[in-house]
Amino acid sequence: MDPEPARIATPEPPLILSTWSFGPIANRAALASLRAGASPLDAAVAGATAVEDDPTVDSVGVGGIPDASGRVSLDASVMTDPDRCGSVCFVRGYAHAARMAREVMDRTIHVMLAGDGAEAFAKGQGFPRHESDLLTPDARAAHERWIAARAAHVPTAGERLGVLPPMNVEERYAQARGTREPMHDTVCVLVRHGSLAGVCTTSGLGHKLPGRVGDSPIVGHGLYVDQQAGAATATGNGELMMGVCGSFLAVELMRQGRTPMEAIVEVLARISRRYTLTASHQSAMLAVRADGLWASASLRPGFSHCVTDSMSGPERLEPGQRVVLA
Ligand code: SD4
Repeated sequence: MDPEPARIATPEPPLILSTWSFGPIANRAALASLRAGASPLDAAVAGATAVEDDPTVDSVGVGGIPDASGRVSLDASVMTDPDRCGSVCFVRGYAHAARMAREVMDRTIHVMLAGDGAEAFAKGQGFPRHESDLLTPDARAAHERWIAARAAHVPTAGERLGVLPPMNVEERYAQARGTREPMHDTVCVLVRHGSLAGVCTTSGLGHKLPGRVGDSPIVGHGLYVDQQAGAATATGNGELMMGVCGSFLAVELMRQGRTPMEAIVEVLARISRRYTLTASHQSAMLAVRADGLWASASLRPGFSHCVTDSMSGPERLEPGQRVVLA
């Protein structure tokens, strides 16, 4: 592997942060990796990969909710510095999008590969292709229910292309499985241990229009890391985050002296000022300053993060702070 960025401090307690209720899967794998001597980036990728491999997580990797055509497509990015980033988007048939993004960063002169090209690259790098196209029986059943609901939907005047059910159903679905349909989630992992690294991987918005790519694989939108300033990552409705370059903005605000919480609040305030939001639109972020101060917050209730801050663990799953905007 290429060398990691110069360490910004001597060994210190690690910090591993991840998103949503499946965060513990990521944190445990990332911590095991750090204990084995891995770099922050290797640890973050190991955490993300563990979630991608879990078929019960319906929004990342294997088991992700498909697009409107019934096919699962994945987006992911990795980053440690402005000149150390990689991503893949609209990848089908390969589960390990985070590792693929890492390979794009390490083995090509490019930052981002999409669709067929990303899949050909994955094949060339020896990534295994999934026979099932990543679609699990549960995800297929959710898609069939969505098709039935869509058939009954009468479009309102002016409704945009695509019939998108309520958005903020991530953890509400997990908390009341069976009463809500799965829609979308993303695992974002930030690791600080001597240096900073970040990963963001997702199957994106459930039942999205085929070809739709969200914020997660786009540097500065779903993820941004600069060793000099900090790291930030986003989950929720990608379309909202993409309008304000949310992760880049949060890191820039920290560079200018804002705390991680102040930076997140400003990003969420810009989103709520510029968009006509419904109660079901969710945006959430994690941010870590270069010195390790961190924050987690969201626009709507229901967001949780997982934190590990010692080599002996254990991780803690906690609610993110709910931002109340004036
Ligand atoms: C996307 N931001 O594709 C992702 C989805 C997500 O919680 O994070 N959902 O828009």
